[in-house]
Parts: sequence; structure tokens; C-alpha cells
Amino acid sequence: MDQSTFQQWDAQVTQWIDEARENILAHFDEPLSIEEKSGRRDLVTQVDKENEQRLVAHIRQADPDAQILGEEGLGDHVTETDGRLWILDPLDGTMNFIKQRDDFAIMMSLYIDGIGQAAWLYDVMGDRLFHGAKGIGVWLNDRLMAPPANLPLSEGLASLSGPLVRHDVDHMQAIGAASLGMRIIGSAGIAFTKVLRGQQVCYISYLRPWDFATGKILAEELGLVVTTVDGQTPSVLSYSVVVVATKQAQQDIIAMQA
Ligand code: 2AM
Ligand code: CA
Ligand code: CA
Ligand code: CA
Repeated sequence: MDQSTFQQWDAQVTQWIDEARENILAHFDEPLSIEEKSGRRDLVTQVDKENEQRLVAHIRQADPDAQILGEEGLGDHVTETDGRLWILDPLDGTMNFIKQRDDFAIMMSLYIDGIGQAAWLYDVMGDRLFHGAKGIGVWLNDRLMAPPANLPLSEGLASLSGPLVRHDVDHMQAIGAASLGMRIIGSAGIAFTKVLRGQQVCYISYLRPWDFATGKILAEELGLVVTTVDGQTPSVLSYSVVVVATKQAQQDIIAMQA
């Protein structure tokens, strides 16, 4: 994608995200309608669904030939990545939204023939939009971001996920112990932003496509690496343990795998 194509999409998508933010804020003081998906920690509200419905409608109008993969299933049933594919998470960190009204994000990105092209990751309460395109750069709001320092695990904070810590406690404890400290944020999107900004050297979590597709484009553009825990390229259509990290921290984490 060339710079002017990115700028055209950026202007449109930024408006859609603003509208999604307004919708979230409009529900702040009302009781939410909350449903369980796979269990008591996996929740969805009417706000997740409304946001997805609106974002899908905008994409359909602006890019009618594209496929759409959205968490709440209001897009398409996507089985291959050929052609244009939008991947979106209309509200990432639903539990944080419900319990904290803080630390949640909106994420969307465009893939073409399986290759990430452009991405928008919005930290709603921090009012920080991380946006950029492959080969063009990443901006935090209107400021061009520099690649974060390539620190090893021993010199940074490690962001982990609650489910991984519960299910793979020894391995996660070892990674945490090798770092300067563990953090659990509860939103994949917000955790990605910490690594993009150089505040944390890695984030490790079980992630679905909409949880990492957007952050992956931004991270790689800033010289970070996004792999599975054994160093492979994660498929944007499957569920895996994903590591986003500095190059050095990723090597340290893979070495602890055995
Ligand atoms: P979500 O809020 O969009 O569902 C919480 O640890 C983080 O992991 C959030 O970013 C959450 O995204 C994501 N996640 C992925 N799979 C999940 C699941 N089965 N239950 C809860 N959160 C999940
Ligand atoms: Ca969810
Ligand atoms: Ca998510
Ligand atoms: Ca979500």
C-alpha cells in the first residue's frame, strides 16, 4: 500500500473509530447487557455487538469486495486469506470494560493476500491511536513512533495473560522470574501498545486472530517480532500462544521453551 492510499484509509477508519468510542462512552453510566460466551470470564455486551455491527457496515460500504473477520461473527465466515481481508475486534478487553471502565481497545486491520498492510489500534480511555502501514511507519496519534530499544528479557517488564499463567504456571513463572517483573493487563490490545512503546519487552498470551492481527502489523513495522511460543509465524486464521517481543526478548523466551 502506498502512502496516499494509507492516508485515505486512515482518514476514514479514524472517523469510524471515533464513532465507536462515542458509542462506548454513551453506555458508560447505564447498566450493560452482559452475556456469557464460553464461560464466566468470557463475556460479551451489547456494546461489543453494536460496535462490530457499525464497523462492518462501514467496511462493507467502503470496501465492498473485502472479506471481514470480526470477533462477534457479524462479518463473514472466513476460511482463507486470499484477497482483501479486514480483521476486527470491536472491543478488546471486555472484562476490563465491564469491571474497570478502563484498559480496553478497538482494533482493526487490513490484510491483502495474507499480508498485513494497515492497522489501527485505539486505546479508548488513554485516547491513544496507534496507526500505521507496512513499509510506511507507525504513528501514536499524530507523532511518528521510533522503534523501541531491543532489550533482553532480563532488562524489561514481561506482560503475561491470566489464562496462560493459570494453565502453564511453571513456564510463565520462569519467564516472569527472568524478567524485571510480570504484568497482567487484561487486554491484548493494550498489552501490545506497551510493547510498541517500549514500556514492556514482551507480551505472551493465547490469542485469536482479532486479538493479534492488528498489533502484529504495527509491531513488525517497529522492528519487534510476533511469533508463536516456539518461534513460528502465527496464522492470522488460527488460535495460538502468541509472543510479541523485542528480538532479544523473543530469543530469550524461545530458549526457555525446552
Ligand atoms: P476480548 O476482551 O476481546 O474477548 C484477556 O485476557 C484478553 O484476552 C482480552 O484481550 C480478550 O479479548 C482476550 N481473550 C481471548 N480469548 C479469550 C477468552 N476465551 N476469554 C476471555 N478473553 C479472551
Ligand atoms: Ca470477547
Ligand atoms: Ca480481543
Ligand atoms: Ca473483543
